[in-house]
Amino acid sequence: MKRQYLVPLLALLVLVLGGVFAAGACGDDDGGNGDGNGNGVSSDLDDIAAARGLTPEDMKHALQQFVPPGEYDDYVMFASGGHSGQVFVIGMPSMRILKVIAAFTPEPWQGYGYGADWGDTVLAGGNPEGVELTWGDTHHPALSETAGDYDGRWLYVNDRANGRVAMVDLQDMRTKQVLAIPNIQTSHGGLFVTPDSEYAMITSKFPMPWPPGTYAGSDEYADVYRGASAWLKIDQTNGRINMDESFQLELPPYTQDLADAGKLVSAGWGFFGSFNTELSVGADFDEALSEPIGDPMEAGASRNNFDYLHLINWKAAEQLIADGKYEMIGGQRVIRIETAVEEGILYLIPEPKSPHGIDVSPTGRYLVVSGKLDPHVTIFDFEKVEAAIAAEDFEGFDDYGIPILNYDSVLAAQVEVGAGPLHTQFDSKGHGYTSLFLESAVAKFTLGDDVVTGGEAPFELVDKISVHYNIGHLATAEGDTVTPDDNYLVALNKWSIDRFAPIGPLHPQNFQLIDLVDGEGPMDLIADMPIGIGEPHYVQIMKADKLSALELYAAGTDALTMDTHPEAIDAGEEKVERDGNNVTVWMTAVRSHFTPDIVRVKEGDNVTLHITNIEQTRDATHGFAIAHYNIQASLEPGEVATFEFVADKSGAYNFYCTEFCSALHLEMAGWFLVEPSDAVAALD
Ligand code: K7E
Ligand code: CUA
Repeated sequence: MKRQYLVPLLALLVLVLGGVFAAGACGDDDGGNGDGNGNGVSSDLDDIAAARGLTPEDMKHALQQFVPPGEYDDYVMFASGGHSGQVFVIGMPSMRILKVIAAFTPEPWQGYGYGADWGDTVLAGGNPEGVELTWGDTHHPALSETAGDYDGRWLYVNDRANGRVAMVDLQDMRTKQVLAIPNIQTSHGGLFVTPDSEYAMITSKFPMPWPPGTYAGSDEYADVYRGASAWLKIDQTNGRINMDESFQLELPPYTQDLADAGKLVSAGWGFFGSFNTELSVGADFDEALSEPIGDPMEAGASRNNFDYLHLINWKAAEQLIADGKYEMIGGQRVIRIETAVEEGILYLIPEPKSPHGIDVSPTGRYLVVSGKLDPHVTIFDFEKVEAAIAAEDFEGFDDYGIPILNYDSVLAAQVEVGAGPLHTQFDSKGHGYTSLFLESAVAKFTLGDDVVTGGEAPFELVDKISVHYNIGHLATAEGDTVTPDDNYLVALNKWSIDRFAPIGPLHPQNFQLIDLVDGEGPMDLIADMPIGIGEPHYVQIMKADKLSALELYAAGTDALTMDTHPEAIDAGEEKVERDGNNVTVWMTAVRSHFTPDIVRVKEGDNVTLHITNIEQTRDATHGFAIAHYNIQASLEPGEVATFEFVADKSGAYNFYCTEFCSALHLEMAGWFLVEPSDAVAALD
């Protein structure tokens, strides 16, 4: 039976591979059958399939994912790295990892956080006063956009564990800014970027006592704890966040959750969900009885049938800031709840039941929310939202005075999709795709008939596919833009249970690549990709040709500013200067030596090393490490790095190049000689 399916498929493979052979890609074929005889290839493939026990389906999927050696992927995926604190760059459809971008956590391969000025400076920017943070929990990467389309310039990502944001320059895929955002202790909602990259927005996750820096017990939760929505102004010249031009909105002490930006018809608005409108703080523990008193957090926070979707008119908020209608809190301009209500820029919509995701459709009209404990996606119509706001069609006000739009007036539809819906993505044909955590599946449904193509009925479940297992987010290619693609979807599964060889109790997370068949066919699962380096939450997937990454740095570049480093030198300009116990060395690195090879200092000296990699050849990276000094840099071609440290350990320390750069790479080394201070004294 199998054979019958295999034959036409093999004919197809022969055609495909025949084309490759004809193009001369197989000049050195030594397989014994590459003699231009199509039948030879066919029987080869047949044999391979039989020997490996592959079905025709397997072979089709392998071909769909295959990117030949030396060829590039059509897409690049930027995945948050969860509690690794980093961002992963992955080619799609091959699902090959191209880079881990160091963001919140020191990373030695990139020399990030091991003494070189770029990484140390960036990481230090993310330390709240008096705290040194050495990890983060990245959740939601957001690519910069122009007119609602990814533009390949910058990437932003939030730190769930702390109220922090990292900004990555996609020219060199290095983090250029980490910022601790005042008034936000933990962050979740967002990060999103507005359609023309005016702002990156994050909201707090759990509220904190206001004013920031004060203490309040849980009995004061409702009165004193507050959340914040931070609108971080993006400098259009270099992607940096400018805190002086940023602003915030005060929020009630709900637990604000996922967020998305309005676009096209809803441009100028931002949306984020919430849970725990019950204001549960969890169960206290009775120390005498050794038992908890009251509901644990998850029960207390799940009593209400509805929580609130928050709607913020950020365009109007900008104007309020310009008009001075703010207070300075934690060094930020903050619009208080009262002002936001008075000025009509903050509204709520009831959303069922323990909500998580909010996702805005490509036209900006449909706001899709999912309650983890409700089997539906609930779809609001932004046109109805606008009408309800204009008509003051409110079903009431929350305890903080915020108007609640009439649920029935703004509802477009509910679609029953299955158990545990979390997040939704879209294609260009009027479909939404929702992850079902409890059901381990992806559900596909139709939006309104203004966007549905192909004669399907609006607001109906049309397809479902199982994934393995417990999917969190999902992403379609170009999925958060105004023009998503219809070819691929990636399921970001939390569990992988039995999918991979056993490697101990900690299993990898699992990405699964799904073919959307132009948004028309039944979804088809193509490939698994274990992620054994952290737990991704969300990804964005961009067409690879939108990247315009540098091939190398211009000679003498400071990777932080992308300008000429003030201490850049050319070959022949190396020097050492001494001033009391300050020693400054200007050093060059080139295949296969550092100049100078020997650096002599005295114990206790303040040492400054400026190292210029004078290479102008692609990929000619040198590393620089000193034994026992915890120093490691990645000096990429053209780059200059500065180290400042105290030579506090006497001895003869080897330094060496950590990148295998040339045949004499192992010889690319030298000595950092730190004369003991007693020897210094004896000499004096
Ligand atoms: Cu659903 Cu942080 Cu976006 Cu994880 S969050 S899944
Ligand atoms: Cu330079 Cu190895």
